Amino acid sequence: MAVVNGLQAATGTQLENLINKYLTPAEQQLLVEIRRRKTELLNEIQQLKDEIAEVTAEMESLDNTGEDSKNAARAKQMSLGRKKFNMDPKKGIEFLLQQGLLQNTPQDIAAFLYRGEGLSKTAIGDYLGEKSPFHEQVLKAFVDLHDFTDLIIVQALRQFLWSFRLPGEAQKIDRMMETFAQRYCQLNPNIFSNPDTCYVLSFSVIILNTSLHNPSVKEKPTLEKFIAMNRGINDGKDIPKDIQESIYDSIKAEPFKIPEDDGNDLMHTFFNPDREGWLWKQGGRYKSWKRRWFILNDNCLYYFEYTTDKEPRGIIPLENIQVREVPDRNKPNCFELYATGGNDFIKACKTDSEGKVVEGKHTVYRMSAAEQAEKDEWIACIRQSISHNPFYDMLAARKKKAQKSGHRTKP
Ligand code: 4IP
Repeated sequence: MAVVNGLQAATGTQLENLINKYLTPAEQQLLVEIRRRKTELLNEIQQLKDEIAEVTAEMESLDNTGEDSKNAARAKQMSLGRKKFNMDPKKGIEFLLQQGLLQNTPQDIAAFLYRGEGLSKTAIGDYLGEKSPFHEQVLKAFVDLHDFTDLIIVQALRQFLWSFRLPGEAQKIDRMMETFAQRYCQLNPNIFSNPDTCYVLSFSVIILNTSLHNPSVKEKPTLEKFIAMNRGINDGKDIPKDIQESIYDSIKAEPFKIPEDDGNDLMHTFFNPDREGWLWKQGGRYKSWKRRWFILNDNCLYYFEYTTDKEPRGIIPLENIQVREVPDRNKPNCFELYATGGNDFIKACKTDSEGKVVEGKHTVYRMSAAEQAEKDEWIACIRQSISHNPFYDMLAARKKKAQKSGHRTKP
């Protein structure tokens, strides 16, 4: 016991002396062995510790890589979802819901559309225009994400019409503009008597934009003309002049920016309604070609000898008429108007060589444009003019409602 106590108390050389003094050579050998084994065990422990640290680090890094790769997979699915959405909006949303990347609530879907990252504005417009209670809730939530507080209507429209592309279908435009008008009136309650006024004014702003900025519209409307257009739309009263003036000035100073269109829908008509330009026209009975200045306006095609002429040489009302592209041996970029509904002749009038107004003698009106693009534009504009879009009736009905005093309480 004394030996053990002595060994425990001793250190360094003292310990070695004690060992030599009290332990037999065999015990000393055993002690050496024990010490060696101890060192070995300590080394092994250290090695195990190192290995554990390495594995832990590896596991941690594996965990991180897992998170990263999860994120990468999510981003990939999201981008796939966006692509699907741009091709078929409903399928795209379904896919994103299945992947858990969107929640099935109008708010979450609306926020996704409002962010618009990588989404086609046409596809957003198509989705928002769908007629179903759920889509209408998404539309409302989408419009609610816009803040129109204290904005004049032009600024609000600029913001709204830039966030998606209005589809061409009358019912869809109607629903969307109605939702816009409701939201605008809710945030700015003291400006209009009711949302119909806001709705009707929105379209007269869009039309003003076209008239002021479309180079083919030669006669630019004045502020007075704009005010006259909006007569009585505020529940039988006029919208205050200062508001109309600021609208007019804003549009005059800066045209609307709307997402790219394909030139073949109603919005195109709103933004490019009428057209003017030189075309070659072939005669009716005598097939000579004459260069004439054409104006497309209010569903009629007028032609003049000179741009400055006050009276047209001919007038072609665009009724019972279709337009088509035609090849011609003598002239490039030809198209023609032809009669439909079993008529041989196109109803039209012209001034003859003696200055008398007579009926036209054309079974077709063949025209030639200088450029292919011009020909395409003329065809598109004439087609729009010919086709009667129900939206015009809807707008007219709403205007009537907006002009009728006291039909509705304030929003
Ligand atoms: C005329 O040929 C002109 O082309 C007329 O065009 C055209 O009338 C006549 O058609 C055509 O005969 P000439 O000048 O060689 O006589 P414009 O009136 O623009 O000068 P339209 O009806 O196209 O205006 P017909 O159908 O009247 O023969």
